[in-house]
Amino acid sequence: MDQVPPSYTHEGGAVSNAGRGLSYSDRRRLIAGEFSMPTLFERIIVGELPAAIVHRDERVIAFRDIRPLAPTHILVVPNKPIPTANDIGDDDEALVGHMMIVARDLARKEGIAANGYRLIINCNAHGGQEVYHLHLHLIGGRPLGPMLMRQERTG
Ligand code: DGP
Repeated sequence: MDQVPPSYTHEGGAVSNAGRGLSYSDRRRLIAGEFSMPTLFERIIVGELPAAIVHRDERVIAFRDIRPLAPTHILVVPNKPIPTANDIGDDDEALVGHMMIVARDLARKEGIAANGYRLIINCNAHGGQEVYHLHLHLIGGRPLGPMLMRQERTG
């Protein structure tokens, strides 16, 4: 079987179609998580992919979400590729705190601090995580409604 379906791996970040151009054995290794492809966000960090960057320092980058859910929708991303919230280490405490500080300052700059906004980190499948490189969503500029839509209980 030489077909590698588009997929997302925990280890490798978003690897949709990322196996293209790799040898058969390297694609098997990619799927097995033996080595990882750079995530989309790593490629933005190194300047390989374009993004509307609104902040950058030695620890984080922040850029506008490509599919904004509100007038302000910014992603605050550590330069260090931590895949998910589960992978935050004890020694990342200052880094994660810095992500919050950057989000706070960006909210002020965007003029949404007084009315309010939402900060979200999605984790893994149930959290709806799409890109496996830790990121903090800063969303605001309109009333955002309840945090989660209530659903009918199905069981
Ligand atoms: P999450 O579901 O928490 O993993 O959110 C990932 C977000 O990343 C989603 O809102 C869309 C955004 N996104 C995906 N690909 C790109 C990209 O190439 N550029 C930018 N700026 N945002 C992206």
